[in-house]
Amino acid sequence: MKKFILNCAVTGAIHTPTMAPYLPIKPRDIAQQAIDAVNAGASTVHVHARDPETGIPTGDINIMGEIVSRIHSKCDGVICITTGGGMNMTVEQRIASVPEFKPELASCNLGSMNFALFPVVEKFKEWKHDWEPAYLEGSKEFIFRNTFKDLETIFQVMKDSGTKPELEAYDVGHLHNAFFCFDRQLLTEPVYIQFVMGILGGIDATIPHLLHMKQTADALFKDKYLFSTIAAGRNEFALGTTSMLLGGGARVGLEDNLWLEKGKMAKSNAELVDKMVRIAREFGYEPASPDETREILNLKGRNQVNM
Ligand code: KMH
Ligand code: ZN
Repeated sequence: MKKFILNCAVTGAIHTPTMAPYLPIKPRDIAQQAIDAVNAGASTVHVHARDPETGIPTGDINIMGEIVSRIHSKCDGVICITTGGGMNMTVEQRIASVPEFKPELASCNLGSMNFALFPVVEKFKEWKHDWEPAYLEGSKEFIFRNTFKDLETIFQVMKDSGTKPELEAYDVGHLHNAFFCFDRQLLTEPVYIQFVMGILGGIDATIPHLLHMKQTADALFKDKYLFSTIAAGRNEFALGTTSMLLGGGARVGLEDNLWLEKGKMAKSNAELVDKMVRIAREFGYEPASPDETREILNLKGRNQVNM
């Protein structure tokens, strides 16, 4: 069996409570879905926090603390804390959890960009919470800020916390940003990159674009990097599988995709993980265990976190 890193992004900050009743909101539910995802085969779990009553994305470290300590106490999955946060947060709020919990992995978004969710608003007539349409509409004017100065700050905070950056590349130019930082010794080997595809503002989720991302990263980083792929929406499984067959990892989860198949919502993150594991096995692949993932990515180990 060949191994691949299977990431599960449990709740995120893109989908809102009206969009799916299965999207976990409360810390206990986010944690439980993450634990179930690891038990279903996820190597890592990528975690955002939400306000338990309204579901609005939050940078509150007490809420994040409850989520990650529950996960950490119940399973050995590698915990990746977001520093992308939500559209309602400053860069400072987005990174606050890293020095606090010193996770093994944390996301780091590689460039400033449009990050547009507003087209989805017209699909819904009624909303569970007033903040939802306002938050989504607001993305029309939103610039997802990740300047080189921000990247420098984030890399330093991560270095001080023993946390490896999981670099999120939303377009080809972001790979060059990452290489610029690598060349200046701000990043260490193996550089770990997620190709994020299908966000309005970034590269579309198609196989030719995925090949171009990989060829560009190969040319820049040679054998000094590892990659995985996120495809937002219905292309999650097709591009996750392509990524795996190209030698990379895959990310599934309700953060990026609410659908198990056309017309059928995923009832949990574990269902999405389970489907990716089934597809992988058909091709002779098996997800890397959390400990195998630690070895592959050269992580510090689960006993070195503060959760
Ligand atoms: N929500 C995804 C498109 C982050 O949390 O840092 C990318 C992401 C970013 O997961
Ligand atoms: Zn995220």
